[in-house]
Amino acid sequence: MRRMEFGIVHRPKLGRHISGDAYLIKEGEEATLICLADGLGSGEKAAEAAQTAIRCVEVNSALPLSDIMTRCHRALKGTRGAVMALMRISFTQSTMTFVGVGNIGIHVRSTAPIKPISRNGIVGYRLPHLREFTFPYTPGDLFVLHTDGISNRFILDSTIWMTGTQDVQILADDIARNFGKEDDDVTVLVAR
Ligand SMILES: [Mn+2]
Repeated sequence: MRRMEFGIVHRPKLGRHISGDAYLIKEGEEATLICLADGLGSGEKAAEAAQTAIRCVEVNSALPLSDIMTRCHRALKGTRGAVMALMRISFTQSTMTFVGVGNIGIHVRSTAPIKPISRNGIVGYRLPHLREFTFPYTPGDLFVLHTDGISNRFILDSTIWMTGTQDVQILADDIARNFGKEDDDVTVLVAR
């Protein structure tokens, strides 16, 4: 059974063939886990760091988010490091949990107020004291996660208003078109 739908734009910096961003959506019966990672810099070394993070999340996906992040920190030693965010939607507990390290954007449009915060740091180098946020989740809540290839001028509510769309892929495309930078890898993931 599909509980959520996803819209994704994932494209490398202009003129590059490989993105230094990576993402994972792992859907389960009871919960869906979403991860977004941005390897430092761009190109192959950045991609290696981001993909190492994603593999680590995949292998440890049943653990609490802070534990997954701590394992990624160990796995990323010797790479360039990455900033990353982990979000789990639990359908059995009706919760959204979040842990973020470094600059990954998150915007939410939800029934209950949801305002998670990332802490400064670099996974693989300098892991901050991790804080796991838990909020109530209501089906239909809308989440947007993005790397810093999306400008911080992006505001979710006005974009939805301008777009007038309910389609998560159209929304992801519009965010990337209107707020995506050419000089950075762009990843925007819309989940509802
Ligand atoms: Mn970036």
